[in-house]
Amino acid sequence: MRNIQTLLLLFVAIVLGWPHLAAGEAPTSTTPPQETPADKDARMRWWREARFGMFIHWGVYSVAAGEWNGKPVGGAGEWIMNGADIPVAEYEPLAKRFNPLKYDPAEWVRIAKDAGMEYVVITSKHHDGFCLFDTKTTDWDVVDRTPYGKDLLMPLADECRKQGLKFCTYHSIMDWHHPAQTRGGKTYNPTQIKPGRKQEFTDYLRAQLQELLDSCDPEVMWFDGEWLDWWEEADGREIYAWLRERKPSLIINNRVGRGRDGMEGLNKGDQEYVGDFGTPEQQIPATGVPGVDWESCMTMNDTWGFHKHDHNWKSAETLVRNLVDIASKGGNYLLNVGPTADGEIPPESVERLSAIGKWMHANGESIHATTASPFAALAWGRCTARQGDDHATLYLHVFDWPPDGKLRVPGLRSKTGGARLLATGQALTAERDGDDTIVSLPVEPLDPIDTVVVLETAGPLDIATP
Ligand code: JFZ
Repeated sequence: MRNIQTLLLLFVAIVLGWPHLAAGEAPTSTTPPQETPADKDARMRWWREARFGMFIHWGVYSVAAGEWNGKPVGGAGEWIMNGADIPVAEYEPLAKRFNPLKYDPAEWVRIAKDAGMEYVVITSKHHDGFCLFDTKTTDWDVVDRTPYGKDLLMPLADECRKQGLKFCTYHSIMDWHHPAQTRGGKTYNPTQIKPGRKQEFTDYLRAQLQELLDSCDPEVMWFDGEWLDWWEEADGREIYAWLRERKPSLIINNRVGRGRDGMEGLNKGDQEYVGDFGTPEQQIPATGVPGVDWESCMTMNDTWGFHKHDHNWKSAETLVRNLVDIASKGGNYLLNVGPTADGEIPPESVERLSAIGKWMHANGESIHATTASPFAALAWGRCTARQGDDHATLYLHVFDWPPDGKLRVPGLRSKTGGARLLATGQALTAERDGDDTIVSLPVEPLDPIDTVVVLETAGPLDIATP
């Protein structure tokens, strides 16, 4: 059937004299829509202000949960097809056991929102090629192959809109299930494209992206699996331009093309690369880079997809401080959960998110819509800021409470317009000491994870060595 369609299309193409189509080339431009810096700022605005989002890795690998033939498989749960070297025919039956009857998208979004997150990025398709949405491009999807039988993304997208969060999707370019690709051995890199079949795959990819735009309509397309040697920057540019033509407000990560410099995630410096933001993975850059948007994606334990043997959970303290560290450098934090095949976010994750939420309820003002720290380094913690022309609000995040109760802000020469604890509003005194400003703190920290002190300047920000 597909072959007849293809033949017909080719025939029509040749008759109508579309040489580029007949040669198997897609009829799109590679130039993204023209955009002024102000337009770009407007497009990126919600994303820059959000600072904190939820990553969701979910699929039929969640059924395996990190075990194959009764044995634990090392590595991340969503990589099990590769890690245990499972042929497609043996992997596919997992779908028959994917029946997430406890899936409650309203609850998932509530959990994210309560943690102070402002967007959600969920795997529409991971490396195993399994689609969590109703696609016509393949029957390797939740509707056709699982007892659950319903699109999983639409209800989540609806809930996000209802509760005021942005809905976004992750879509893998590497595809171990697609007939045009061959998964290699157990290592990361060798997934190949079969000779002459790249166009078939990119057509498939585009058809899926169109379906996503037409159904759940994500605000970010978060690509991945781009590191294969057959995926080129030009391919990324085409997809990028094609998507932005269809949805001008769309935000697209740098893994659509070949700019990413390893796990550090920002772009290589040798040329311009396509994509709106850098994607450090499991790490936080040492400093921010002015004018560069980036988002650190990180796990709470050591896996993205659910893995029942992974109990290496980070503490709530680490997670809150990661968020603050990232915000102080001008980045976003995309924190992962790996729901079970039943449809539940693991309790260990829910607990941690609610601890973060507790901190965010009192201190969220110091994160959302703030900008990076104007200081080079602060021995006791971090700083986030809100700056106007003749006034600045500094949020001093105290990780290490000074034993003498004197918080020294090095090089801050601006006149102070008052200081207070963010969570309680309790007023504090701030005075100049040479080039520094010293805030007098209560004896005990309000919150041992991070007590936030608000310092208002009277007049413009003046820092000796910013
Ligand atoms: C990628 C995915 O492989 C992973 O499953 C998860 O989705 C994460 C957010 O993104 O992570 C990678 C990508 C590349 C390498 C390692 C992890 N690599 O090349 O070593």
